[in-house]
Amino acid sequence: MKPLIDCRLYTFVDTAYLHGRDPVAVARQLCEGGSDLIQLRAKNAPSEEVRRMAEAIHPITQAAGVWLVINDHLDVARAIGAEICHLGQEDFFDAGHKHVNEFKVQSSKLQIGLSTHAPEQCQRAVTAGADYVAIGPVYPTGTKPTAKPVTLDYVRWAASNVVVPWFAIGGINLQTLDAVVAAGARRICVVSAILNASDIAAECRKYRARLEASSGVVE
Ligand code: TZP
Ligand code: MG
Repeated sequence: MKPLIDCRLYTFVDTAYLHGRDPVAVARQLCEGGSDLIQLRAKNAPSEEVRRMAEAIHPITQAAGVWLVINDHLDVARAIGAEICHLGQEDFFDAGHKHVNEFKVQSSKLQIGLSTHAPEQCQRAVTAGADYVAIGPVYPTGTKPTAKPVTLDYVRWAASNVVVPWFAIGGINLQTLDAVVAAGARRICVVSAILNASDIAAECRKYRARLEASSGVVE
């Protein structure tokens, strides 16, 4: 697996966008398309179901050298030996956690990614030892309809201030990508724009190609 600093494309198996497709097949296509990380995001699924899906997907991502990220379910991430768990501000800080080392004691290799929606949240996440942070939602998105967009201003702030690997997220598609990259993002998360495509691998490759074409962008 690439070091997170060298990762560019972070995609999702989000159960809201499976449209009847098998999550394992979707994960395989995301790997084929050149994803560096894949997050399993199953907002309304019980923990046992998330675990079943994670167990089925993990061998695919491992064989492809892609990081598997489990959203929300720290217990599942630990149980299946996933590389990363992604948590929101409320999952982490509002739940009383102070530093990601609290988790690493029990599961030494598990890395933690944290969502952030403002500079102060980002600084707090970095101080708390986050292995990466997400910066967003940049644009309004149906994937997280109640979240207030942070705009490109927050991406520009991240580009000049964030010292850990960071990913722009929210409303990123082939139309908005150039503006996000121009604002300084080197790494992106794409959920619906890839999962709504009929050929997921082909869609991923378009993002990879566009990111690679912009590799001269300063962090
Ligand atoms: N966190 C901030 S925005 C977002 C998450 C999980 C959803 C991004 O989804 P999409 O479909 O790429 O806009
Ligand atoms: Mg969460």
